[in-house]
Amino acid sequence: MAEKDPPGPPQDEAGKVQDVQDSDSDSETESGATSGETEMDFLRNLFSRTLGLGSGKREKLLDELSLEGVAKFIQSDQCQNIICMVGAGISTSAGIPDCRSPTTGLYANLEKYNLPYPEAIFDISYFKKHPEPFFALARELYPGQFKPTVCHYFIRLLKDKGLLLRCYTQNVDTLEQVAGLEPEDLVEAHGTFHTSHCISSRCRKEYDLGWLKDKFFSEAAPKCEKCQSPVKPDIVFFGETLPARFFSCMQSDFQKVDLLIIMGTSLQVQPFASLVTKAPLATPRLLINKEKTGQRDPFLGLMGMEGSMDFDSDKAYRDVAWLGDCDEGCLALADLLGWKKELEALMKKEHAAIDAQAGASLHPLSATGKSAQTDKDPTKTEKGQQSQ
Ligand code: CNA
Repeated sequence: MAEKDPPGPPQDEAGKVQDVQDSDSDSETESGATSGETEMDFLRNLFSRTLGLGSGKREKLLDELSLEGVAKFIQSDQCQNIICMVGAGISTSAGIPDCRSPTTGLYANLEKYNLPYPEAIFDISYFKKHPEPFFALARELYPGQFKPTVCHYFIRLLKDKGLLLRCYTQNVDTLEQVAGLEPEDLVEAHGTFHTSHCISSRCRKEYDLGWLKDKFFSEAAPKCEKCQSPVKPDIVFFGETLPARFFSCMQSDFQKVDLLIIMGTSLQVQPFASLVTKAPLATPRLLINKEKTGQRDPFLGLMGMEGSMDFDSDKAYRDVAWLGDCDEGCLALADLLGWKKELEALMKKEHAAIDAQAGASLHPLSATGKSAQTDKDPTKTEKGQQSQ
């Protein structure tokens, strides 16, 4: 949770950008700009290259801008490396609230903590003075044991089929690992509960999960044994830097990505949200979410550069939005790929294994093994809608 987006620019600001990237060059002018490219276009492209934003040509690789088009692409030889970008929405069906859903999200249910603003609960400067609300919320959300969702197992299936280049997650619930992704498959962009540190810059004593578990229910806010400053789990708060792995993986992964699948995220938190702009300009991007997100990147918009999602304009050529429940969207895609039965069987098998470990600690903070998840049949959820 490094930084929130500032308010977005008008929609047509983003439209302009595509024109810029559209202008393919033939010959260079004295300034380095090419024919058909204005000085301003040249500067924008230069910035784009310098900042490592999407490169290459705008080429249409999908036969159609639909889930069917994406499924066909996945089945083609052109699609070898898929990156998943996920957020809190992929875990809501496991019983973990997201942040921004209007009535069920965390931000809509924080009155009792008397915060100056909802995001304060995850803000490092607020936490330094008032760590109690964060721990109170963490205890409140503590259900014992969560089970990964259809969506998590769909990502696992991509791995099993050799198609997953990486899963970039904003979540700190570790359900990707519970679903069977290995640490090398994952970039936990917003950190993890597995370790904690004293927040004093002079101390920074590290504590393991066992220590945190002990303190979690016995103290309002765990304190450092050495200097008595608050101790914070190593999840990334607003105002903190993302793990180095985020940046190093991003550099190499986004050069090779053939397809980006973005699920369950409002794409409101930077720098994670800007990952969508890092893929080559030809790379198709599928959003599976309750509503369309990522359509405006204010920073890029102001610079006049390309990268925001474009599902609807007459220039749309690579972005597909499937609107609805993530689990339902993954099942629909799996169905088109001929993987639906396999996905259902995988989830059934894995959930049975989790149930068999009654009392085992699967959630990072779990001690009881009680399950908060309703074992709903994902095939009976409302049908989502596809949008082009
Ligand atoms: P967010 O801002 O709350 O957005 C969630 C998005 O998912 C919204 O667009 C929702 O409409 C959508 N959504 C919710 N449920 C579903 C569903 N079942 N099917 C489809 N779409 C759905 O959360 P983000 O992840 O985008 O980003 C903000 C924070 C939230 C990140 O830093 C996370 O670390 C943090 N967070 C994580 C967890 C977790 O680990 N499970 C829980 C709550 C917050």
